[in-house]
Amino acid sequence: MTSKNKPEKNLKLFNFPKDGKASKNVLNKGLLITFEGGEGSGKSTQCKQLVNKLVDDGVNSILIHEPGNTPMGEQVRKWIKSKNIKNPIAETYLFCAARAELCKSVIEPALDKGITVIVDRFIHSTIAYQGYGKGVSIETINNLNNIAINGLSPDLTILLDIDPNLSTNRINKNINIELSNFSDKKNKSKRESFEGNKYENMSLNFHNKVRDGYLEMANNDRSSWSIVGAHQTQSKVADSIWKRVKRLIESHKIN
Ligand code: ATM
Repeated sequence: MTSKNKPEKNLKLFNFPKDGKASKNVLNKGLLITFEGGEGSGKSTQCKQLVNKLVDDGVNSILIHEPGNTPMGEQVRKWIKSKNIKNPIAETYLFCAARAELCKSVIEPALDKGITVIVDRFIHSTIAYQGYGKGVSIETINNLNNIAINGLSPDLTILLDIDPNLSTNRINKNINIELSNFSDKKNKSKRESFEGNKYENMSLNFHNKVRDGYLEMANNDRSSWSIVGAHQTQSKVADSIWKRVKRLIESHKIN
């Protein structure tokens, strides 16, 4: 595999990308692999590594994140990150609306074309954050999720599990680096929006509830979930993910 076949670094997926194209696709049906976990669990890094490995292994793949990757999804991301939404139900609707758009315009068509889709956060984020974290009824979320995904369901969900005490340290380190980049006047608004990121500023208690929610969902459905300890080194985490994904790929390969 040459580097030309590797996904481009800056993935912008408002329509079908040329990134993620393997020389020969070994699957005739795309798989949906979702990543879940708290902030600071290293999800984004692991998602990028996985998509590279998949392409090297002959699996056409794209990487997307929620909310995002549609014009509407990007607006929802901006809104969620910077505005203080008072009602968790309103927040739930926003995430599910962005998800509905993403499923219809990116995920479904990609899977139909035999492209494997890696998603950084999906349905279980809403259950963990708005449900377990903020008390929205799980039944309501399941209903909205089902409307949004319209029959799609992940072939595998990888939970990067980390103690929020540990991830908070990681996040604070990153925040300090980011803030030092926004120290001049020109970047005042960026700095303010970063400092005001309400999710990262939520209490440890909230992040513990989110983690417990994730673990409960994963432990109740071990065949669809893989729990990986995100306190380990990046390469150990990547190895565990790859072993699990490889098994999934092998069971779907064209003979
Ligand atoms: P990322 O920064 O991890 O991409 O996610 C944005 C935030 O949106 C994330 N924050 N934290 N901590 C989790 C949150 N989120 C929800 O609360 N519900 C959802 O359904 C999704 C997709 C994300």
